[in-house]
Amino acid sequence: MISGTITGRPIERRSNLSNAEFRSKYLKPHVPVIVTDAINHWPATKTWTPDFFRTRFGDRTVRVDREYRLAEYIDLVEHSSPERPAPYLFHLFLDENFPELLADFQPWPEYLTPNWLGTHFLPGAVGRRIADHDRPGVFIGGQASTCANLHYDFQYHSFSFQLFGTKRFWLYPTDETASMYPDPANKCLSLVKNVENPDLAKFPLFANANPWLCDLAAGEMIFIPGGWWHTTRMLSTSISISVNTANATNWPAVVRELHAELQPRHPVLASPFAAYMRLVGSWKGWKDGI
Ligand SMILES: O=C(O)CCC(=O)C(=O)O
Repeated sequence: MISGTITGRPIERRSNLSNAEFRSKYLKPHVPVIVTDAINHWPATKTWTPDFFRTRFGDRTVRVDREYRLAEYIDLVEHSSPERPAPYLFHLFLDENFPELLADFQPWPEYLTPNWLGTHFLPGAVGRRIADHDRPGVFIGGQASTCANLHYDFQYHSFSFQLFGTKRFWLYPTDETASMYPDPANKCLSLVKNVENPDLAKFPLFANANPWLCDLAAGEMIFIPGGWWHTTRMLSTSISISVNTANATNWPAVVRELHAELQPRHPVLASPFAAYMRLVGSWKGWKDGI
């Protein structure tokens, strides 16, 4: 395992955290937290190892930077090093690629409910744009692999569950967006490619950024609030899953984000659509009582 200096604000670690306290201290005010005992009941915390994927699914094809047999990719991951980091397998939909594993991470911790993503109250392409985000994805990487892009998840909350190995997270609050240099072609992505060694001549404001940091260990869950920028680097071979949620606590921001995305393409429809979504959100929020 590699470590390296880690500077920034540590993310709080909690155990035995009630859902009521999670909602009031973290979810509603958009504060990140790690919960150390949220998924002790998942079979995946015991069985999902590199060997498990290699022996059970070795012949399956996965697309990373190119197509690999999974056994070949796992070998690459296990030989990953800072000099030759393996490419990162990022959010491969589990329902599509490993449907037989869906039972290995049930039930979800209560912190993820209510989740309005995946509920079918939105028509057409926008409904699908939203629905996909509640589908859990698996992430696999080797020592020094990185999630190359500093990004935020379209204002959705993100819950990431570490099942094997250790991964370092850098999180930046939404109000530091001006220092993140959003890509004009996709404002959820930052132009800053390496947060550990940023090009400050090109991105001088990034010097003002104040990361929140943690090394997420196997068995732990991290909550990344909607709108928070984040990126990762693996400290060892790493297997995790992640899923997005939306509810009354981030819906207004999700609607603003969707409106901004729709406006240039559908200038007439974007505002009525956003009004409809706000209305749905008020009704659902009132029903949920949070
Ligand atoms: O786990 C990672 O490497 C990245 C996770 C992520 O970007 C997310 O959950 O939104």
